[in-house]
Amino acid sequence: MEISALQKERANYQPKLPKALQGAVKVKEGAPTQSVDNQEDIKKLFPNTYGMPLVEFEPADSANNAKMNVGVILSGGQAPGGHNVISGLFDEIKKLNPENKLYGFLMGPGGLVDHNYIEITEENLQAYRNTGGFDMIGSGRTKLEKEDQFEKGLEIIKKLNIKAIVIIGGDDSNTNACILAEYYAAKNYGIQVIGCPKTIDGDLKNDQIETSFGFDTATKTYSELIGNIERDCNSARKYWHFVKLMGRSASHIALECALQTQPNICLISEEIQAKDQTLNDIVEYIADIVAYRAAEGNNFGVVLIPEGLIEFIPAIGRLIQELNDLLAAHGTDYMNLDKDAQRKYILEHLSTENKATFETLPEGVARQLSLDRDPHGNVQVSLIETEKLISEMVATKLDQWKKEGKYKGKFAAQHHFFGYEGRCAAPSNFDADYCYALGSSAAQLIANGKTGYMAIVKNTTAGTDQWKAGGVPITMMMNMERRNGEMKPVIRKALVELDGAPFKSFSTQREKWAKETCYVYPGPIQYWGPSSVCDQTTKTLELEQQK
Ligand code: FBP
Repeated sequence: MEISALQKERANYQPKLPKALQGAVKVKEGAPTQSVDNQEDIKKLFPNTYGMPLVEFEPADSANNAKMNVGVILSGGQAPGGHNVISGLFDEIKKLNPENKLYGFLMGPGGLVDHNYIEITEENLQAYRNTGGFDMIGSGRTKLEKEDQFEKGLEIIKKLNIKAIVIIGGDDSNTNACILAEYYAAKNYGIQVIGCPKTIDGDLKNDQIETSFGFDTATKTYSELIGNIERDCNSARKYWHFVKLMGRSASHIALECALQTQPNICLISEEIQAKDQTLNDIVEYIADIVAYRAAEGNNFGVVLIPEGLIEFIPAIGRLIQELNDLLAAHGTDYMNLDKDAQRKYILEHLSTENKATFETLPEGVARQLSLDRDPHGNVQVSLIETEKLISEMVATKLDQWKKEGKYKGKFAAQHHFFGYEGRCAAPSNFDADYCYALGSSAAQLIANGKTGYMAIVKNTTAGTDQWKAGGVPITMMMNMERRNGEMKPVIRKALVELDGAPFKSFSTQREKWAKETCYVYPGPIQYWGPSSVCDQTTKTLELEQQK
């Protein structure tokens, strides 16, 4: 494999570990835990893995030389640092006992069920240390949820004499990791399951998880690109750029990029939902700013739009809920109908209010909402061109205002979608270290007999040697939510908190950013150089930890 000059140098980077993981490790257990909500329901569903204590690692005098083979799975969307979780896991299990083996299941959870795997060795790992992507073993979105999948997985687990499976994934994948842990514990199979918090979306966080890995690198990559666009925009002064940013549900990515680049407008889905705004309210808000800037002679600007926006507009959110239930109950009735017949079928079955909303949506958007779902039942929002939808509606509104004499100016739009270009970037120093430490923590959780835990690393705004590593019971993060028409135990997704420090910082500055031109150009991620540049955390983490 031919590798770039950066990759060659980066392969020599030795990620830093928290003090507690640098030598022999012992476990300090905290008090028993409870789920964030619906305690009785969750306890009933997870009798063997509910209520376990928080775990923190401490330096020990003598090493635990646990003999254990481990299997690892990358699940869901790519996030920078996944290969470093694998490196940390590999190095730690080899440190515990050089005979320990690590197996990588291929193309996501499906690899476990279908028995597709490789043994990860020092030789094949070397080319992937500190690199982005999940291409070492691939990823997939197969949902691990059925007993026959668990039993199929067990066959290969036994054959390879595997003691534990590590699932590196987002909230849905870790929910399934917990279900698998509970199943193997209930059956007394002696197989442990450990999760790792991954997702660029940044929505797998809570009191225990400070951030999900990949968020740091992805937002720095998008911010570099947005900064470049801002500079182009301020040079040519003739376009409004509408930038849609990935993040299926929460607006953490958009908010972080706004804090880094100070665009003229950034929409935050959670605020739009809280204020019960309509699509028209959003369009008027943007058009007002365009008109204000035009009056100042500034026919240019940058607008950031979170990809999850559409689901948070209350009327559309209600429509999606009803469509989800309709799909769960009658999906097979209309899957084979042609496009027009499907639309007719949906319109006949929706309530009056939702039917009215459905009818107002452009056909392509309506189709995305009513048909395509990923295996976890999520609307595939990254396929909806919200940036075009909104800019077209703004253009129409401005035309109308022009006719009414309320607006004089020129409006020309450019559209961008930043998503996939950030998911596989070479991990920043933060993500490289964080992920390596998560992998080491996962190995220590296994060595210490834990199952149903997620590996965690805290105190991440301090220097790496002061980071605190440990584990959190996955049940502690769960509550009951309606999914595909049924109440299910799931990890609670962290949305942008409107009373949280990152949003407050944004909302106190946005009016100035809208009226003036205050762009900030962060430039590309730096791997070597002054610490003030190379070791910056995200603004989100910095502001949240200042609380
Ligand atoms: P995960 O939650 O699995 O980490 O995926 C995040 C994400 O990148 C979302 O931001 C995006 O909506 C989605 O994946 C896109 O999915 P796909 O890769 O299947 O197109």
